[in-house]
Amino acid sequence: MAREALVIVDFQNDFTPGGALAVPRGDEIADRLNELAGESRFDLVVATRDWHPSDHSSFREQGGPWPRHCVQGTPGAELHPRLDRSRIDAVIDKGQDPATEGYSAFENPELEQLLRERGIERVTVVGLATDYCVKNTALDALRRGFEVEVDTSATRGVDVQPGDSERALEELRRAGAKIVAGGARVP
Ligand code: VGL
Ligand code: ZN
Repeated sequence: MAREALVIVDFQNDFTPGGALAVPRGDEIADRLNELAGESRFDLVVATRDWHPSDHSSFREQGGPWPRHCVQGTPGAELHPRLDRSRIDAVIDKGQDPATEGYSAFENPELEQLLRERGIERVTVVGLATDYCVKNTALDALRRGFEVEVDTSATRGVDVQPGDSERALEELRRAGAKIVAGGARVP
């Protein structure tokens, strides 16, 4: 059996209702994330955090597309309180580089290092947001040769344009990811 990791992307206060860049119904995935994190098939469970300096280029004040969010060390950047920390083996921060968007968790080389060190061949990517960081993290995992699954029962999207999340999943499918919904394969 291939060694598997669960990568929980950016399940942080700022991306859930009440946060600075709330993903609609983003908090709904909490129970499912905890359930997945407890599955014995995962040899490693990683949580990532969007972790921006206060003058990050993706912020509107800097000419970027987003309101200020996930500023390093602020409550909005903390992992959501409903995420069971006891099931998380490692937390990887990304988005520190002021010049790049930081949508992919692989922008921090520590993620790939950790996966390789643990002999991981397959990753399940879940979390927020489907159409940004989940998408880009999953695409990067494919590019780096991992088998990739995205479980839509544990992802939610921003959908700045209606349909963005659906299009992101379609792009992932074409790139070779397996898209499942709570274990059932999505055709
Ligand atoms: C994200 C927008 C800006 C994400 C991060 O985690 O999907 N989206 N920064
Ligand atoms: Zn961000």
